[in-house]
Amino acid sequence: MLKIKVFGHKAPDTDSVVSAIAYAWYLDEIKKQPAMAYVLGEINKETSYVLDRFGFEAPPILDKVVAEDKIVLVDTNNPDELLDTIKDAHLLEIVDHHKLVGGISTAHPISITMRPMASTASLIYTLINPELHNLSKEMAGLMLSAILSDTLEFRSPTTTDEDKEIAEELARLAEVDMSELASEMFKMKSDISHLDAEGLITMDSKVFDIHGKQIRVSVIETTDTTPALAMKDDIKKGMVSHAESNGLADVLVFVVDILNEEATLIVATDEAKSLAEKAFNVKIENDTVVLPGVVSRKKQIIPALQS
Ligand SMILES: [Mn+2]
Repeated sequence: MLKIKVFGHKAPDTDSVVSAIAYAWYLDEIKKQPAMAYVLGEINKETSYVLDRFGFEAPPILDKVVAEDKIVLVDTNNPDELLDTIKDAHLLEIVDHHKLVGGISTAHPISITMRPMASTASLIYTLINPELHNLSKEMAGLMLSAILSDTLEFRSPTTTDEDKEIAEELARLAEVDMSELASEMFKMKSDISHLDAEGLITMDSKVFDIHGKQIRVSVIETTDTTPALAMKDDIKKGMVSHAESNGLADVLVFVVDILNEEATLIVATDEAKSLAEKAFNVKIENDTVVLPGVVSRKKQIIPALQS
């Protein structure tokens, strides 16, 4: 029997990978519906670290789906963040915490669970009902990692009281010190020494429709902005060439300082500059501007750019 394929968005982050693993486990072990987790691209250093720490294998990379495939989407409902062949497959379910973007249609009724929580892992926790299902220490640790990653250890304004309560419960089950885990994760996330400008631009990145233009909005979350900002000139060149070769109107890069809770925006074109000046109500002298308090693409950056 063909297993259900569970996966999240392209440029997978910790929440999308962990959510695929956790939900595939739930379908497979608890609901007795054979399922397996996949990813749509290389996993990042933070995600490798938490998989390793809690004893999980990286899910295999999926590069296409076919008509026979039964699929479940986690941590996205956006066809632009999925495979081109996605409409060919038999979609069973969506579990997500992003805004509803539309564009996916199905031939059959499907289950959709979407809530404004800070991570898909938090939402999956509420669906799994862990009291009944004896979540393993390892799975609890993994799911906790996803919440810490998406909330930047509760600094992001997306964080709800429920996310915090769930994280505390998972930390108890996993017997893990949350702040120790978060600081190890952020250390891994902040290591960009293996990445060139294109790697930095696409590491944590999504394309949005902003006033009718397709614009890539990239974030580099770090506890030390120095290495990324030292590469600013290379990054700017990379932003222009990435936009050109991918048919995009522009690329914006936000270097997010997790600990000081601010973002440094890098702009490479006059259009990006005037878009950002209006969106954030700032004057950009040269090619960067510091935006105090800005850490969340979902809740702060995109709404400002689209307003
Ligand atoms: Mn997420």
